[in-house]
Amino acid sequence: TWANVPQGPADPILGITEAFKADNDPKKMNLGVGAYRDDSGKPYVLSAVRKAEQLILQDKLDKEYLPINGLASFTQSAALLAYGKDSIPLIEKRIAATQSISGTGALRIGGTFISRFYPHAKKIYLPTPTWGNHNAVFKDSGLEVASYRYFDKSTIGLDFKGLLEDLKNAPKHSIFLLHACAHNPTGVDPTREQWDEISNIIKEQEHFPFFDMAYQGFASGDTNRDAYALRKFVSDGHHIALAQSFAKNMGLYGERAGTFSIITSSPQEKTVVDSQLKILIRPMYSNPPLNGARIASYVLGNSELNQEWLSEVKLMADRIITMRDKLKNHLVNDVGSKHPWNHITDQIGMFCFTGLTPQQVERITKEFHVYLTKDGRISLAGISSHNVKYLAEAIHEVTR
Ligand code: PLP
Ligand code: TYF
Repeated sequence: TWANVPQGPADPILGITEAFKADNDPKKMNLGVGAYRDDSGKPYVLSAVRKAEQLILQDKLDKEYLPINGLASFTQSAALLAYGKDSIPLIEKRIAATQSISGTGALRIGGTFISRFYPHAKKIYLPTPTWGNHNAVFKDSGLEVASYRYFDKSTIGLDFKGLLEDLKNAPKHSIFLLHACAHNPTGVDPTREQWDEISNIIKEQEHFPFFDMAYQGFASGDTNRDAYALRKFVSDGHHIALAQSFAKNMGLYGERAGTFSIITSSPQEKTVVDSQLKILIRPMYSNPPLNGARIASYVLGNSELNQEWLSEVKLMADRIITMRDKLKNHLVNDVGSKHPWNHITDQIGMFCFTGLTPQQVERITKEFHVYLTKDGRISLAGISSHNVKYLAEAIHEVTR
């Protein structure tokens, strides 16, 4: 029956973890997947999360099904975290929202909702490059995928001019996916002034901005600062959509806690949109998983745990920034690389787009057991003070 099913390729990011696991060299480094590690290279469960788990255990809660749109205390706290307490649409109760299977599930719910109901377009514009999964998620949601210019290889920075041109040249009411902060894979974000201009042009063109916020807090260490673009768009009056993930900033990867939300014009319209979100979720998975949402709602809803969590977010972000400094320093001052490595410290968030070519990536993996994606992206969270110098030597060796 299945003889004609073709073998599919491994996922370009998750496939790297598999290759890494099969390598027995003690010096091996996994810089592929974007998952935080502490300075001894171990997965890190946040202390605020551990305490929330204790409280949940003490409270002896039941395990009943959640409603289709999830745990209300979670989606409400999550909206507050993203939009901020002064958000007008939040205060006016016109943000439709649902819990989702982390950020990926949120993108998929959003993609499907747009594909069903957005009256003006069936095409979504993604930045070049973008997170590899965006393409597949939106295609499988029934949307056509197109791209807009974002990264300039020659400056290893933002192609702001190209971006603005593409925004202006797209048909009115086009759908644009924007990374809210800590762009994956480039680590290049627009400045505040650039965001303001992007918002203006999107307004003029009446485009529909869909924010993917997978790293709130990971860029600057401050969740409010990292919400700048999102909140600016909201205060400029855009009716944005938002995919929000707690995988990275709360370390809840496998718990799959996230939300999808969308701003509507009125509480009545919100109710209608909520009803359709439920209708599209019900045949997919009925209702979302309880545990991660419960943990996040305890962390967000308890002021002590919340404070502790925010300081842990800062700690993770700071460790990554320290690794950027050390990596650049070793390259420039110790191993004597003649290339400019400023982009390592200029870039933001979990990743650095090193500029390594696919051939150099192949060599660094084969000869140095350093695993990263073909596009030259490294996850800085996979580096520690013990192996950062080794990495600098390896990079130097393949880029000589
Ligand atoms: N969007 C971007 C840009 C990401 O980098 C990720 C995770 O790496 C996600 C969304 C979604 O991740 P998750 O489904 O684990 O929340
Ligand atoms: O490193 C990245 O960009 C992500 C990580 O279900 C990831 O692809 C891994 C698993 C998953 C979602 C994201």
